Amino acid sequence: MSAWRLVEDPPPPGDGGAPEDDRAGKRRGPSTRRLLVVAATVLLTLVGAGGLAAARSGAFFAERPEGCARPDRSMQLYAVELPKDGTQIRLGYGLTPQTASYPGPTIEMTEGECVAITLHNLVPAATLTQLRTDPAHPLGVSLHVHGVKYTQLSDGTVQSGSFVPPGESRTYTWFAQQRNRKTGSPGTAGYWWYHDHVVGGPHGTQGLGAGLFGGLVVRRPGDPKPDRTYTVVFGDRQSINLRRGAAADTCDAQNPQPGPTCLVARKGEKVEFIVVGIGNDMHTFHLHGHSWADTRTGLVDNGQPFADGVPIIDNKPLGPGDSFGFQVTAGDSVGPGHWMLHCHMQFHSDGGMSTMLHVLDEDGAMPPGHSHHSHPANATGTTADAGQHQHN
Ligand SMILES: [Cu+2]
Repeated sequence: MSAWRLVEDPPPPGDGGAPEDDRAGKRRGPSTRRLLVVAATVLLTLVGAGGLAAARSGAFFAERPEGCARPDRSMQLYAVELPKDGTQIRLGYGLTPQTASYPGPTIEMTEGECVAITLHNLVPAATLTQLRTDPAHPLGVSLHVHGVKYTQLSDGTVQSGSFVPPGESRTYTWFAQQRNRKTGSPGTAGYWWYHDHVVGGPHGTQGLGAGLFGGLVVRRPGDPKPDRTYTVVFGDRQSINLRRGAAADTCDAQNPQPGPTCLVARKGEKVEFIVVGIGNDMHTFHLHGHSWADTRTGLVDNGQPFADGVPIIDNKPLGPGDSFGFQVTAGDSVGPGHWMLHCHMQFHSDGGMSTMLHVLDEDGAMPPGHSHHSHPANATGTTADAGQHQHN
């Protein structure tokens, strides 16, 4: 293990200025340097004697971000193995082991809030071994988050030691830092996501590909709350939430129940979307019949002098790792119906990258005459085998 420290660049040799010792003396006296060497030696000795374990236990890195004296609340999150999709291994996060899904549960925070999330790894070691790309890579799952504040101990990576071996648990601390004009902090309100960063390799590519991801929304105190929130993850092989074509929409036509992959609302309800890109492809997210403000909260205060400066859009580019979100009023002015939601890269939508926002009337019924058979017939519904010629 190396002893990292930030030092100033040494002065360039022989540039015709003052003698080297003199300039170095101005920057940092020889005795200070000797002290640094001693300190580094002590540190190296400590690190040599189980430093990694010490780092894991928080001896060197802060447990919580500045501003989070102690967590305001705690949550339990479970990583479990789910039934295979074809031959594809599927994993999911859940608030209980029984309710794990992909995407995982949407996590909501308010600026200023600090949350402690304990992740329990229930994924069998044998499954993680199958997903491993290198036999030297450790087995485990993790929780890595975008947008909010966390320390090294909650980074969710192998290099920081912040992952969870099979059968074990670990608590991650997230801080939704608030806006602060004095320090210049822009705050953390907005639409983000969380995911594994460990399964298979150092970037969690196999964990992401198996389903370990979910949406995060950070609200400002007083922000309007939606009636429903859906997370929509665009990925490789023309997938939405790792599903394609008819399989992307799991709503029961007779009795649609809102769920991670059944997007349904009554007319007039505020529906919130968290949109995330994973994998290797670029996408464009398009929702029929609804448009939104292209701001960090997906909202705009009508009547404000700046309101006209905010673009109103119904289509937005999305690259891997990107996330955005917005709120719409379901069926506003356009009424109930099966409103398509799809990637607007045509070969993606043609390949099955399409699902529906089902908007029912105020009584919770779909008016007669709204048939629902617009999923492409050529889409198999599983992403396990098709499309491999393109992206494998
Ligand atoms: Cu696409």
